[in-house]
Amino acid sequence: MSDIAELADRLDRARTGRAPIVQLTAGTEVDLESAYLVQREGIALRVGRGERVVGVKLGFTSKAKAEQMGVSDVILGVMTAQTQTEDGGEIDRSRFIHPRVEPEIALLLGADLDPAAPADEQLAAVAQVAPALEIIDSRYRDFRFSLADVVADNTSAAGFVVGEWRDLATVLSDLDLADLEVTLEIDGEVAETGSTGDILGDPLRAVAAVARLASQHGVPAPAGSIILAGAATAAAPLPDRAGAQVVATVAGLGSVSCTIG
Ligand code: OOG
Repeated sequence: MSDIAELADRLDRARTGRAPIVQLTAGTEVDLESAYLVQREGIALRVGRGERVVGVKLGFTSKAKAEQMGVSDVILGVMTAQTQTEDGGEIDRSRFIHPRVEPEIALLLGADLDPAAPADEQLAAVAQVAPALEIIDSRYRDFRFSLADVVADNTSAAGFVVGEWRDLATVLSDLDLADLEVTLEIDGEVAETGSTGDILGDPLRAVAAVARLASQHGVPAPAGSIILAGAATAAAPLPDRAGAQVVATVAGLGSVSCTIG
């Protein structure tokens, strides 16, 4: 087994067995390029077992998040249909190790992303926008990692919920997508607040970041892909009480929720 395959296998076992491991970089030198190769290999393992890739996500797009985790670069991960929960649906918490939840903005691509196109043409590929929740769950002990570790671990991607999609052009005609209040509530109590402006200054900047990282690291982002633009706040622990309610609200865009099962 190559080093890349061995590292991917280690993370895959940690994820499927819900058994956290020590950081890959504690025992091996892993650069960012190799970390993306480990991520690619991990996704290939899952696709080989029948999972279907439906989108990509960015991490560390918010200053609060980057500071919380002590890292400084935007990173790209991949999401599969098997990790999506319908809006208002139940999330099985026993799937995870030490899950956290973040309020996000989701974008839906109506056309393939062309990394060579100018930014305004890339933006034209985005058809719809929705509020979203992302569940992150590090496969590393104590949720601690370097940038290469977290990239190899598919940027902690573990699950997501997308609210009602709206036509982007219609939304932009009466809302400033870079200045909407975002609230994360757990059991009716406000856990985190932020603004869509905390996502790269404007969540639509996620499109160019995805185009760049996707082409650099061989991650496809075809028409129909969902993009999670990144968290608007620091992450909150996913509650472990069955029946607990998690709701993210983006002013003007509406709410998205899930219940802990
Ligand atoms: C990495 C993923 C961060 C975000 O939105 O910043 C992320 C992590 O903190 O485990 O998804």
